[in-house]
Amino acid sequence: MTQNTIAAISTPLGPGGIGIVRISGPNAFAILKKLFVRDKQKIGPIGKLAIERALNSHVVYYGHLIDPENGIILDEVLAIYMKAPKSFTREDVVEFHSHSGFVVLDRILSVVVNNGAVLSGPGEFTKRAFLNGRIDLTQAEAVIDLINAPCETAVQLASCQVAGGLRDVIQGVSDSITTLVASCEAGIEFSEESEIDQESYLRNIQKTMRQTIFPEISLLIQRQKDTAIFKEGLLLAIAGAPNVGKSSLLNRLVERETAIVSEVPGTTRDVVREYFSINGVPVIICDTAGIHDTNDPVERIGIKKARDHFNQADLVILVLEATREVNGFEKKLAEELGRSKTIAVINKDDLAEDDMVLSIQKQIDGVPHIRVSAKTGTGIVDLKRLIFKDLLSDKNITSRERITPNLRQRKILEKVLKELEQCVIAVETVQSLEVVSGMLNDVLRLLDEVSGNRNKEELYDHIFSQFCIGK
Ligand SMILES: Nc1nc2c(ncn2[C@@H]2O[C@H](COP(=O)(O)OP(=O)(O)OP(=O)(O)O)[C@@H](O)[C@H]2O)c(=O)[nH]1
Ligand SMILES: [Mg+2]
Repeated sequence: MTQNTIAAISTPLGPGGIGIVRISGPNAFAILKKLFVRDKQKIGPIGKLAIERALNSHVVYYGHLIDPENGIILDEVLAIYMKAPKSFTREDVVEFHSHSGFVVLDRILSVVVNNGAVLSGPGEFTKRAFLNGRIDLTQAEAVIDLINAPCETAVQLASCQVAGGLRDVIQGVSDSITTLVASCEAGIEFSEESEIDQESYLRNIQKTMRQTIFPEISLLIQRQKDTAIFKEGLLLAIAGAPNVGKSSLLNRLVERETAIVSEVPGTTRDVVREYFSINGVPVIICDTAGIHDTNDPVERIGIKKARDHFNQADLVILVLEATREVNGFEKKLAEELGRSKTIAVINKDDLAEDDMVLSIQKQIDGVPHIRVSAKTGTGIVDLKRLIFKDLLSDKNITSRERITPNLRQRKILEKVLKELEQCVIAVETVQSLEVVSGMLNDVLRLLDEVSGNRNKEELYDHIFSQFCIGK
């Protein structure tokens, strides 16, 4: 399908044990034969002199790479030839495993390019695997997710899709809809001659859509929402009045002195963003300016930014002070944030009196809360546990639940669901098998976009451009 031969450094750049140059395309084997020698003794001053022994597919060979122009040895390598179609791209693929290091790899790549390859663009190897039918689009996209996976669960989710988990479910839904289209056609053809009237065909179609297709698609859409946290991370925002210890809490949670802490109220103005993890789940945490009534224009901008972050966050940590009653601003803020999205942290527990803490707890009745000292660290482990329980403990992912679409695929599935709903309405109102069949065919075309029908160049260019070069 593709004519040229591409090459790229497929391992991260920088010093390391091993670096890999990968080549894919019709010239791959010829390049291997020109550059690779198994027997160092046979290399003469002007390159390869002796006839080399045969190189078999899927065998690892030890030898040296030379520049055929001048016979200079580039590196000691392992070489593998994977004959088409038994390779990642379904084309002839060659890999050179050399010492890593930018100069070594760059020299090898230059010589490969001088001898019949072109430099690959981002994701071009995976794109070829897709275009040559080795993987579908759900699997190709999962390769990006696998490379970028920030935690173990994200790896499990991506691996499931790389193995074709989503592809098979989408295929199953497609097959069910195709069966419905066939039943429409049968109904149109035979209802005049047989006892079964059009209405019973329509009833059956409606039943299958309601009982099997709708729930299956709805479940996939819901799973994308539930698992997005594992791919993108949990967004936490810290809220509260000035000087309650928000920045101290951020520093304590991330175990670094990132944010400025001082006894001066209004220290934090801009949003401070940091990363850490809870039980392996990536967390992005934002410290914000203290919320209060102020005429200071800079502080007001900071407060506006803080509120924007509360809206975007998956969870807001409302910090209160254990040494004083909850003030009006804080009560209002707790109400604004809503119970489902808030954990109250009663900070400065090292200075607390139990009566005061009891009074605070009453005032924030209903909001999950915890006593903490950002200064000494007490309560921090329990706070992490509470955050995890609140957001993640019900997301214990079983193997079946690992089948999950990404955002692009979810958006298509939402459209599919809408079109199917229209189809059910048509079954009830128009009551025509021809109309329903036409609508179901439209749904099938839409579903095709999830797994990719291999002729939407623009979409694929966009998707594969998100890959790194060499993948
Ligand atoms: N005793 C005690 N002092 C604390 C604790 N947490 C913070 N502080 C002190 O409270 C003061 C304010 O702390 P910050 O973390 O800067 O408070 P903030 O909420 O970020 O303040 P702004 O950025 O001004 O809104 C500092 O003097 C901290 O040392 C704590 O748990 N116990
Ligand atoms: Mg601060």
